[in-house]
Amino acid sequence: MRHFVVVGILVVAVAVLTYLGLHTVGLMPVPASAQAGPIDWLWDLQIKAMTFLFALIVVPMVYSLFVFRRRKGDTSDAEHIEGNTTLEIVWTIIPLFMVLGMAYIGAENLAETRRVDPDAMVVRVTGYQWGWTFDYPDYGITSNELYLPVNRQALLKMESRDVIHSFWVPEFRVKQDLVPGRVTELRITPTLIGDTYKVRCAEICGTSHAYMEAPVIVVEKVAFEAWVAEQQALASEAGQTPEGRGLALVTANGCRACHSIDGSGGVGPTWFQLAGSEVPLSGGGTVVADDAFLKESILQPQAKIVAGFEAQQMPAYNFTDEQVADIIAYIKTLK
Ligand code: HEC
Ligand SMILES: [Cu+2]
Repeated sequence: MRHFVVVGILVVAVAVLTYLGLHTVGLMPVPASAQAGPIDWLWDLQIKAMTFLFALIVVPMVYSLFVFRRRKGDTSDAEHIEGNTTLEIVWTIIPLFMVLGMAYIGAENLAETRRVDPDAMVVRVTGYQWGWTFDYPDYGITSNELYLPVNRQALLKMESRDVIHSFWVPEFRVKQDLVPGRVTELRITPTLIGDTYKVRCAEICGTSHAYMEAPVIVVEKVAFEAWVAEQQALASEAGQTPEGRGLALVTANGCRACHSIDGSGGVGPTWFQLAGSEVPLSGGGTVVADDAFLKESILQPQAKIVAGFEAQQMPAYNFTDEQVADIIAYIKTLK
């Protein structure tokens, strides 16, 4: 009996200490969405269950190792035990109901994270190797940053242009795959204003998978409306000039995921001061980045490979001559 009391106290103590230890590590980033509530609650419940089970198994084991170890000179055999039917039944029934209970709680929780708000704002998300584009059909704008007003549910309708990707903002907790040929949905209600969040792809999708990120910015309703108005003004202005239309094409096709416009590095060469410059080619020699070379680089990227970028494959694009001319006009403004 004394052993049971000591082990019982030790189990509780180890469980509580393990739980507190895990708690202070801070395994989760800040919760920033309404959907994070039920998920963090469930996470906490599971951590509690896990620390208790951990203590329940490890404490009696270690305790027995020390307290019931063989004494010096003791050569007798241990007591022979045939089995215990009552114990077998008990330790089948109890875990069975625990697992069923967990399944029920999990289903309730999943339903909670998918609760529909009829007022939700639709954002069309396109994922591709290796970037993200966000379309706002209600406002007629396209962006490479996910702007969201705080405390309003966003219904993300997601499509992939190539392989399977997965939309994941750790602070929002929920995660959903993008599957080619299908539209998948995810509902997010941001609750915390901030501009340090990032969408990241959570499904390995090729060489530059690790760079498949896009900024997520959660703002006050007024600031969101100002951003929309600004984007709409830019878009309508842009439609008038070739470089404006080129920028829109670049945004819609996610070129900036691989090409910087300020001289910084990336998966592909920077576009800063590219037009008219001398480009070193893989295998020796150079070429002047005139209109013909830029056009070829966009339509048949593998025709001439820029030195140092042999390992990276740029996808081929199917643009009309006017579209290519618009993109080149945009690239020429980057000097
Ligand atoms: C997945 C990454 C990726 C994407 C997306 C991408 N590119 Fe590229 N791009 C590259 C790489 C890598 C190179 C260098 C290798 C080569 O020449 O094919 C390159 C080269 C180029 C070049 C020649 C650059 C130079 O310095 O000579 C141009 C022009 C270009 N890309 C335009 C575009 C346009 C326009 C888009 C969007 C419609 C785009 N790229 C999308 C990766 C990408
Ligand atoms: Cu991906």
